[in-house]
Amino acid sequence: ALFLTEATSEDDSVSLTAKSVHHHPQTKIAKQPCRSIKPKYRWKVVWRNVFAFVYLHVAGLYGLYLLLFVCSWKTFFWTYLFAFIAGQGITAGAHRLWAHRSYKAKLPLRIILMICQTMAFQNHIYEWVRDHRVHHKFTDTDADPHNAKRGFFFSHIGWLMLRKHQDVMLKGKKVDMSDLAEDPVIQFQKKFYLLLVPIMCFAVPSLVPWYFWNENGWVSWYTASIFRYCLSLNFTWLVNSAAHIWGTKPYDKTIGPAENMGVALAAFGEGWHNYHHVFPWDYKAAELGNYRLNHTTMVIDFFSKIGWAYDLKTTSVEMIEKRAKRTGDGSRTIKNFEGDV
Ligand code: ST9
Ligand code: ZN
Ligand code: ZN
Repeated sequence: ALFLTEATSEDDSVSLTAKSVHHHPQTKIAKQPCRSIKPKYRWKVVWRNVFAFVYLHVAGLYGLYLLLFVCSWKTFFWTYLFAFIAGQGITAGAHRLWAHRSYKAKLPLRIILMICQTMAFQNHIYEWVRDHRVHHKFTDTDADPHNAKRGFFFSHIGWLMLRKHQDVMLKGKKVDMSDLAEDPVIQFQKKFYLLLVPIMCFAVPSLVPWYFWNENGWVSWYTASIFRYCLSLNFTWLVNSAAHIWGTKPYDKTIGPAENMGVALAAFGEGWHNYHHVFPWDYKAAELGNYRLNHTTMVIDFFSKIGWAYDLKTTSVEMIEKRAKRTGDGSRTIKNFEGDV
């Protein structure tokens, strides 16, 4: 099937214009009703992923039922704790440490974060970081793996069910990954990822409640493994979908990413996305380090106190003020930005 869509491609060389289509009536494209200017590349649905995500969400709903009405309070608490720890592997680890280098971490912390990131099963760190750096460099274009211009569904989960747009591969080559290629912790995880993921993301969270407090193994699997994984994925994806669609833009009103408190709460402080795209090097990923709305900052500050995290990078108030004045939408003084730490 051939699909037509809004003109999102920045690169004219990969897309025919409507005009050229009319000049070549023999092409397949001309037989389709022309809804917009540029025809899209062909969708290649990856059915394996579609089925996996359908199972994950149906089974996840069942897990939610067991979590609320059947499991013991210990399993409930364990599910939350595991989600928190795995989440830090994504936020403090893959995102703020490895993708943005917003602080430095000593070897023990890098190993801990790598293990936590494996618990989250969101691809190995090297792949996660490559996609994320490409997302920042080519935000909201066809070269962005989860281009929010293609709508909520695509930027949320759809991008994981289709082969990538060729621009992602072509332009993605320009992104420097040499720092990760040299990190033995990253290379270790990459090498053993397929072995580590089933253990860390599924076996450990299910076996702990079963072994230590005699939780029913079935209940344990659907709550601590399946539901917890499903919810964590959706909370993470909200950063790419909701926080690229809804919210204020105090720092740059010309870009898609926005400040979204709901997403910040769900994703441990990763919802201050207008700030983050304007000042991506800031370890707080937000203007102020309000711990209640930014649990990840709390975790990094803790490791900084014991000396395992260092060289924390942030942004001066003058620089933020100047930028907000020049490109912001005027909403910078709202209450969410009053820090309490
Ligand atoms: C998941 C990831 O969920 C979620 C990421 C979210 C990011 C959010 C960021 C927001 C900030 C942080 C917020 C955190 C909040 C946390 C809260 C916690 C509660 N550049 O990919 P392939 C090349 S994963 C350059 O196979 P296909 C490269 O050569 C969920 N080049 O493309 C590559 O080969 P290799 C679990 C690139 O075939 C080759 O292309 N995982 C780039 O089109 C092929 O790459 C899944 O479900 C690039 N960016 O397949 C798996 N990309 O790797 C899903 C590719 O050898 N993925 N290349 O170098 C897949 O099955 C496939 O990737 C696909 C595309 C079907 C989606
Ligand atoms: Zn980022
Ligand atoms: Zn973004």
